[in-house]
Amino acid sequence: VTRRGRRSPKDGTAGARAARPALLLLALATIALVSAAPALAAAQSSVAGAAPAAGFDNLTVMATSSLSFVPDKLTVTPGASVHLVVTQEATFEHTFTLSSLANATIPPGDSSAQVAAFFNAHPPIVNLSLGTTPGTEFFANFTAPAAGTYEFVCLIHFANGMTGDLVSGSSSSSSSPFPLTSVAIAAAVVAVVVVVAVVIVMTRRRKKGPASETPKDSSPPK
Ligand SMILES: [Cu+2]
Repeated sequence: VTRRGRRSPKDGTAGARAARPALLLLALATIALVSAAPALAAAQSSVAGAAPAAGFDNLTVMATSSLSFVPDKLTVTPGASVHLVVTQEATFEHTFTLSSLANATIPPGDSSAQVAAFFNAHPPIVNLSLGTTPGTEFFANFTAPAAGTYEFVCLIHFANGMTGDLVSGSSSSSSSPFPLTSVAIAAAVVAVVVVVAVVIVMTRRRKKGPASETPKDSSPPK
């Protein structure tokens, strides 16, 4: 931005004219950097790319404009490293606030002051403020808590029933689909290789015919 100061109206010389394309490039580069900077800075605070994180249980949830979380049930394996991506879909603020207290549901009639008191007494595992830009993604990495059900809420719309449950426990099949997918792919590859090998062997046998079944002449010892 400060580089624009060099472009004074007095720049009428040939040298200045020659420098203009370079300055233009510099200006464009600066603009590109400046516009990228907020995204970079935000990435460190909580905005994520959509890419799942390797080695993590990847969870995604949306905070909708109809005051709900979709899905409103998340499943993790106790002790697993969890990469949670929360997508803001509304143009007004939501929070994603995950209780650290197992098997405890905040009474639905509680006031926002009571909900705040609850989270003061039991600091949340995750507490994301989702801003007001639809499509923005936020992430939190955390270790899945001990087996149990943990409520997550929007602090702003708790009274509207904007809540959900994170279940830490048994159903491991839904929590980590990636190893299963890898196994399925590996099995398919092995099956294809086996089928191809069988076809090749059978084709060769047919070409050679019955003659190939006669034992080879072994040269007698001299
Ligand atoms: Cu909300």
